Amino acid sequence: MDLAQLTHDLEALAAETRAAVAAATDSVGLESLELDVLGKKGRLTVVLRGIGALPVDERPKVGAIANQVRSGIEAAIAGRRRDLGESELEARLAAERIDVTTPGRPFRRGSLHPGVEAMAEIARIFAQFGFVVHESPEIEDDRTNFQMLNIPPDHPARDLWDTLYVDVPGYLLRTHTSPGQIRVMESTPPPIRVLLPGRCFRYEAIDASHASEFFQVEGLMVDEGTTLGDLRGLLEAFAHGMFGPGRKTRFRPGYYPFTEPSVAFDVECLVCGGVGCPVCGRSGWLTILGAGMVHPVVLRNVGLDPERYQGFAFGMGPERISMLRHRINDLRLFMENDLRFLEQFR
Ligand code: 2NL
Repeated sequence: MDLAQLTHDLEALAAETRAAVAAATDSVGLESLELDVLGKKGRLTVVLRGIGALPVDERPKVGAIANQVRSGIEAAIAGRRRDLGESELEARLAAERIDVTTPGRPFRRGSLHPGVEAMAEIARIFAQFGFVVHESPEIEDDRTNFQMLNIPPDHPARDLWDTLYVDVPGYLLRTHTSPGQIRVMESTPPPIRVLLPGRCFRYEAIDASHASEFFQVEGLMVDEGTTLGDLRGLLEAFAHGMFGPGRKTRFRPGYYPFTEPSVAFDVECLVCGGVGCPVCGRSGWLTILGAGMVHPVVLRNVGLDPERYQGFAFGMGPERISMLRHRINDLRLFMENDLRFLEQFR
């Protein structure tokens, strides 16, 4: 190996590489070309091994040429890499272009069922007075659903609740949420302020105002010195929160076996404002719930001394509340799940 031969080989390699670089069509090909020429075991290295065979004084000359060749190749590769990178990026951008003006696929937004909405609103209002929501079983025993509530097995008041029984003797589908209040009083010492929303069941002939499954929200307060006046004030605040401030309300005498005295709570008709119309049956009043002072027998049943503790309780149907608020005239709409009905309450 002599100087001339080595110089010739270097220049040949430079020319060949330049041509190959210019011909490279993608950056992957360029990468392997770079490795092939400039890599540790690349062709340039192989050529330079020949330097060792040259006389010492000739070596720097070849070294200078070799460096020139190397930097020339490096510059050519870098330039080509930039060009290829640009055109490859452009090709990708064109291929992967997304049309951001394409309309999105619409997704269906749900809404609360009007009965659920009413329950949530009821709970929100009573929460302002310290009532906490409590839930209890839908399958109850006869003792908790009836007997503890002052309704003995053969009492005529049982006729007020057309009961659905399960096939385990002594058990039934709760006819009201009152047994939940019994459970609270049995497990919690006063003061008590609870709200019990839940599904109830009765064997009913179904029509525009009767269903075999419906919801009830009951409230219970037990403390020392609780009065009918406290109940009156609380219910008035509730009526104003639910149906608008300033609306007139009234108590009428009522009857429940588990309260004494018992009352019906009316609000001035929302439709006619008290003048009288078909909605309120010309009376000018709408009954929105039943209530009363917890019967001393019920207090004694759960182990509370009626001389020390008094309480009041109330119960309402959230569907009825919702019907009054939205002027819905048929209770059956609440269980049909017809979207044409439900979608009106977004
Ligand atoms: C109505 C009337 C009412 C009660 C529920 C109750 C519960 C206990 C003791 C005393 Cl543990 N009372 N609940 C009282 C009066 C009325 O509901 O018409 N609901 C739809």
